[in-house]
Amino acid sequence: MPKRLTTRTAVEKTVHQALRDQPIVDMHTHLYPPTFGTPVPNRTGKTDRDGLMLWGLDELLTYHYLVSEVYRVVPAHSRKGGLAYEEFWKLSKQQQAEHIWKHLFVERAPVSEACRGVLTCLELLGLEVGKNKDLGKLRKWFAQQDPSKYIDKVMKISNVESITMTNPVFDDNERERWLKGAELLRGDPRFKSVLRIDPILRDWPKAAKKLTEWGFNAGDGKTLTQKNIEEGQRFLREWLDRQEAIYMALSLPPEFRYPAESGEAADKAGQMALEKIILPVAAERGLPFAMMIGSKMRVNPALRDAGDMVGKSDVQAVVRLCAEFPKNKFFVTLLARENQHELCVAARKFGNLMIFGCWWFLNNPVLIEEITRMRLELLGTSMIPQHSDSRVLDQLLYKWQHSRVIIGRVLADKFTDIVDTGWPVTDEEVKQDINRLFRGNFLEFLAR
Ligand code: RAT
Ligand code: ZN
Repeated sequence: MPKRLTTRTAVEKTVHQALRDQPIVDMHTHLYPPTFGTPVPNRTGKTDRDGLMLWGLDELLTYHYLVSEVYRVVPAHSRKGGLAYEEFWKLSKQQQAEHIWKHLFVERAPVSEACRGVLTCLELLGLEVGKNKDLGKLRKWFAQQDPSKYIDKVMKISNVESITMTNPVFDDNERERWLKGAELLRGDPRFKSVLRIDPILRDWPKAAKKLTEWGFNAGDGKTLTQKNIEEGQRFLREWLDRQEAIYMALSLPPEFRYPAESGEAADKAGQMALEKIILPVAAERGLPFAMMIGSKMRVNPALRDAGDMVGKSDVQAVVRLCAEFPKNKFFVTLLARENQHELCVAARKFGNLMIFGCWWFLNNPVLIEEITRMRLELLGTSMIPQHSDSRVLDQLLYKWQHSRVIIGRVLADKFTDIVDTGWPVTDEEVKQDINRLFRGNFLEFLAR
């Protein structure tokens, strides 16, 4: 029998319980199953230097969010212990981790969100880091794990039911693995694939050259003939099949405009690739196209992945795409805080637009709270409040734990507000909406 909730305390209790019990479908991560190889020492003794499955202490500590933080406190050119970027990259993973541990965790309080995340992971794994800051001891614990069983353990503790990968087809390391053994790679039911195709829009001439090298006649990157279009479509279909991808995705710079404004031949050709290659294939397959807009790559190239920046994007480009391609479904997340309100309003106008996540530099408690509140107030529960973007398996633990607490707080407020008007709210309804937010909306949008 559904139970009617009449007080704030009853609402809070129900929301928190429902959030704890709710299995999560994580719609965007950079995680991989063990079949993609792991560079991390482990119980099975099998390591692969270029393996893609990242997990464990040293990977957690060398997460690119922490690399940029360590370079704030020990700048490259500082006379006191400064470490030139190239020197840092020459260190072993363990040495990099030690440098970060020393400066961000031992010599000062690890209060940033990315630092706190490491502590939450260790705590949820039952490793009492407060008692012993010795990395050696912790490393031993991780080295005893079997990667596949460790995935089960992390998924169980974080209550993640399904992990969505990001599978960049223009990354040679990953591409070769797919070509050698797609059957094996997509055989892990815990993971789903996503065909990631950034260069097609970020740099179509380069992408076209690659496609041509791989046997798809995509042309010279400046013009697109009917034959080039067909070949580009054939390329996408072949890779969607190989990966059994559940959607296609890319990230775009803040300067992305639709229609292209620059008049540059390459931008115009990129726009044609979007209109004539990507969107028709996505529509024909009923697959969403995910656009993550606002990342300016390598403003400090020496920092590598840690050197990317945020910039304000053009929400009207998203609006035009949703209007002009009503048969396409768009997942969209924007990196700039300043774009969030306009994006919510855009989502009110288009059923084919599903906004998702608090991406990258927005994945901080203060911004998750603000953005979730705004989304609930403008869109009700018809959105996807969060994805983890984990690059290291263990991060599922902290990213979801931290978000659950904040989203729970906001939901408790919103449900209490309607209870206060006298509107009947039951525990079943709360559970149903929480299921929508953490699982159902994503699956339903894929199936639509
Ligand atoms: O959040 C991140 O780790 C970024 O480096 C990016 O990978 C971003 O999430 C992306 O998918 O482009
Ligand atoms: Zn990502």
